[in-house]
Amino acid sequence: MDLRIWRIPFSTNVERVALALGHKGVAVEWIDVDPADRSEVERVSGQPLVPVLDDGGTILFDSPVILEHLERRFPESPLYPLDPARRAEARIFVDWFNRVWKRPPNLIAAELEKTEPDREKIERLGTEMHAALDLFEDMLDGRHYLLGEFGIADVIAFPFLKYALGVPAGDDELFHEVLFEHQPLEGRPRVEAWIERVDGHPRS
Ligand SMILES: N[C@@H](CCC(=O)N[C@@H](CS)C(=O)NCC(=O)O)C(=O)O
Repeated sequence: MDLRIWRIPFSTNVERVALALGHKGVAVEWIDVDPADRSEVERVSGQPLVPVLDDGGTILFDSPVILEHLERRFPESPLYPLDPARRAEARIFVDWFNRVWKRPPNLIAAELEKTEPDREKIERLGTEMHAALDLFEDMLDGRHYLLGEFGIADVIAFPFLKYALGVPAGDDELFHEVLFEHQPLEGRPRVEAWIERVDGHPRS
């Protein structure tokens, strides 16, 4: 096996891949890079963001792309449903999470970087995050994982939703503070239990 992945500490998108590989029982060589120096990541992949996967010379970046590749490469212990209709639903969830759910927290973080943040805008975006958290609460009604069995939806969402429980010592990423501030767990016991449950899953 010749798998290498470049990573930085506290990376949500890296944790997605670590959870996927842990589920499949696949070992990987992790290469730690200094978050302030992306020269090696850029040299290898032509762009600065992690995770970057080197699978025997095939270089891939962007966590959803890496996850689809790993699913094809290691089909045992699948993360995507085998049934085509349910697999399509899972892909729609992944796309919604990355393109729709992520927007409000990203916009809040961008607003907070400004000298005079627009508090009303932040409030409005925060309300959207609360509404999304209610959707997750409903998705977990009568089941232990977002789409029933542990799979791609949990791997995609957990590294972001887990910040509802708190930001670990040493993690000073503004985006993660936003995820903590705007995802209150009061009245959302199923999401809280799900975070604990997924946190118990192995990472490679
Ligand atoms: N769409 C990419 C996003 C990757 C990404 O934003 N990576 C973050 C870590 S979670 C990063 O490298 N950030 C460094 C920076 O923005 O300088 C993915 O899903 O992998």
